[in-house]
This record gives sequence, structure tokens and C-alpha cells, in this order.
Amino acid sequence: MDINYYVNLIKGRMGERRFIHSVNVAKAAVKLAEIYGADTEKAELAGILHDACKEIPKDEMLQIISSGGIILDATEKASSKLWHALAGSVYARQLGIDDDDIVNSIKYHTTGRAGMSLLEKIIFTADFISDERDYNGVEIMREKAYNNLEDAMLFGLQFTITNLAERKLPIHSNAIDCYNDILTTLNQKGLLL
Ligand code: DGI
Ligand code: FE
Ligand code: FE
Repeated sequence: MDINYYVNLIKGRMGERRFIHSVNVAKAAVKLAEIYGADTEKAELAGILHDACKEIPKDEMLQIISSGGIILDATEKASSKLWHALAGSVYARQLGIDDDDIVNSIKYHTTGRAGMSLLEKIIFTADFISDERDYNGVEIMREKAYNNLEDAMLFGLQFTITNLAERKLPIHSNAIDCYNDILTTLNQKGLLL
């Protein structure tokens, strides 16, 4: 299937800002795939689709999630911000995408998880560095992303986890597992400063 089919599909499911974000994440994902030797077509498709369910009504998100056989844990029930990633992974399968790596890249793009594949790491990171992002530290994040994916992920996870804790919001165990896993990986490579 041509990527333009999916681009047009998501265009009708979200506002202009979210659409631009999705296109930019796909672009960043392709760039990272070229740097780190991942499949650029999978990176582009996962990037385009990663937020495909971000702007649909919450009851539809829940309906899609349950239609995919996913049962929410307590943290997921309490954090509706996490739903679009789970719903997005089911939606991708409904579109006929049967590549587990693409589906998992969408499913875990918000929290991360332990043992992420290269493609999963690329989508997770691309979401932080897309062209329209302008938060404090985005330039540092971009530089890290182009030099060491795990170092960039650690920086992103520090930002997200700290921010959630400051706002007294629940932190998903996958995010903590991801953080610990990345620390271990960086340590093993002797790259933790
Ligand atoms: O969909 P995007 O805005 O492009 O980015 P995203 O999928 O990373 O979603 C970010 C939102 O998800 C942000 O509001 C913080 C929230 N989030 C990320 N990790 C966790 C989380 N929320 C909770 N409750 N727990 C998490 O571990
Ligand atoms: Fe998202
Ligand atoms: Fe996103």
C-alpha cells in the first residue's frame, strides 16, 4: 500500500496541527532509520500512524482497545493520555498492517517499554524531535537523537517521568521499565556519564 493512502487516511481523523506533527514524526523517523540502519518504509508508516487515534472521542478509543482484546491495567484506566497509543496499535491491525514491529512501535510510543526494538526506539524518539516541537531542550534532544538513540531516550524519559511526578500523575510501569532498561544498556556500553 502506498504511504499516501495512509497519509490521506489520518488527515481525515485529526486537526491540522496533529496532522503536521504526524508527517514530521514520520520524516524524523525516516532520518533516524537511515542513521541507525532500520527499515525506512516501516519507520515512515509507523510515524504516520503513531497518533492516528489521538483525536477520536475517548469512548471510541476504549471501544477500539477492547475490540483488539487489550485489557487496561489500573494505571492505563487512570490515564486517558495513554489510550491513543493502544487504540492506534489495534487500528493499525484493522487497516491490515500485520507487521508486529510496526504495531508495537505504535503501541509503545508513549510509555516505551523494556526490550524495545530498534524501530520502537526510533518512533519513541522521533516523537520528541519532530520539526514542530519547540520545548525547552529540544535542540539537545535532537543532537542526542542523531548521535546515540539510547542517550536521547534517557533524556526524554527523564523529562517525561519527572514532569509526570511533579504534576502528581501516574507513571506507567512500562515507562519505568524502559528507563531502567536504557540505563542498563548505556552502562553496559560504558556510556553512562
Ligand atoms: O501523542 P503525543 O502528544 O505526540 O506524545 P505522546 O504519545 O508521548 O503523549 C504524551 C502524553 O502522554 C503526555 O501528556 C504525557 C503522557 N504520558 C507519557 N507517559 C506517561 C504519560 N501519562 C501517564 N499518566 N503515564 C505515563 O507513563
Ligand atoms: Fe502519541
Ligand atoms: Fe506524537
